[in-house]
Amino acid sequence: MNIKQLGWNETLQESFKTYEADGFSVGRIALEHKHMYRVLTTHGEVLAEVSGKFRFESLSRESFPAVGDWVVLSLREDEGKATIHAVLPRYSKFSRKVAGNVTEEQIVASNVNTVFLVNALNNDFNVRRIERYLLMAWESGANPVIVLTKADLCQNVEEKISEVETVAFGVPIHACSVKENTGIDQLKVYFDDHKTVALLGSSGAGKSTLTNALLGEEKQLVQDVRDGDDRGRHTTTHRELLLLKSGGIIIDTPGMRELQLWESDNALSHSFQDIEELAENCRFRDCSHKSEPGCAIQSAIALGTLDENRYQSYVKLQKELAYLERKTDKKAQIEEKNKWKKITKSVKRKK
Ligand SMILES: Nc1nc2c(ncn2[C@@H]2O[C@H](COP(=O)(O)OP(=O)(O)OP(=O)(O)O)[C@@H](O)[C@H]2O)c(=O)[nH]1
Ligand SMILES: [Mg+2]
Ligand SMILES: [Zn+2]
Repeated sequence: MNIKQLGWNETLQESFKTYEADGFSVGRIALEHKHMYRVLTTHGEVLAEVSGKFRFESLSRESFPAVGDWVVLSLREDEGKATIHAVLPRYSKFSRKVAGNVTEEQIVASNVNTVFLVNALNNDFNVRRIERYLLMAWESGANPVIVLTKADLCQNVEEKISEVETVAFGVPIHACSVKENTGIDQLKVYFDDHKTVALLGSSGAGKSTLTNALLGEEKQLVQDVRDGDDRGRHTTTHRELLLLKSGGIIIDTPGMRELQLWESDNALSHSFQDIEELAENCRFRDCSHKSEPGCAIQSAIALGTLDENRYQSYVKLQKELAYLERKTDKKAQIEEKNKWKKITKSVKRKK
């Protein structure tokens, strides 16, 4: 196996240089078990754990390896095991807020070139959801591509595509059906040159089915969606990085239960460019777009050039982000405190 086939590039080589000089190996995280990682190397697959030093120095979940990460290893080839000493800088990462009440970043996939935002063209089709996923994608550093699956179940594919276009400026949109084997080939270009593609979307959208179609084998388990609402059954439980025989890397992920945003102010204006531009035309600079005279947003809604629902989701997202920011600030303060506690402890220990 050639390292390029795992997605290696010059930037990574540059950051690995000093480690390499020290005799370390490098590998890419394919799967995360509890405190154990399956890592792909040019010598094959190994099971790895982070070193004690790494664990001690890692202050947040975000600094631990995630699927897609490149890690610095000391290999014990005969045992098929390795120890992880460092994570090479990520050139992209798709993260979300950890489900639940803790404000912590969870990396869904890293070092991804393109992210397929997978949505089914059945009763689960939801433009607002695509909007939210796009927002996360802009922030990730990976290029978003919208993949509309199950085209065979949809009578008006063109109509749906136009609907998606209204929320996805300049983002490629592809419709496909694994069942009828249509539209799959167009997706293969994104894997050219050993690029990494991550699949994201709600449960039942058909991510694993598409993964299998691209892999050319039934590697991932798939399950029927529920009758009625077409929601999935959370079949895939682990993020997993897999290699395509024809070259390229795919990361299949579990459908997200709770789609919460992670700081994305920039992404917000990128995704809602139309609204931000409109707002510049409001008569008052601090217009709240509620009942002020000369409000460009309200008049666009009245004219039907701006969809009321789209504006509402913009407002909702802004609130969510503001809330998250307040929570993160608090957490940052606590973390800073803990960091100093740890450092003083380790200084004491050395004495
Ligand atoms: N008709 C039709 N059904 C499809 C197509 N693609 C996937 N499905 C079906 O959709 C259901 C869910 O597919 P999965 O691939 O398991 O969905 P998933 O996105 O991986 O779901 P999670 O792992 O739960 O996140 C399965 O019954 C698939 O057979 C398609 O192109 N056409
Ligand atoms: Mg799946
Ligand atoms: Zn206004």
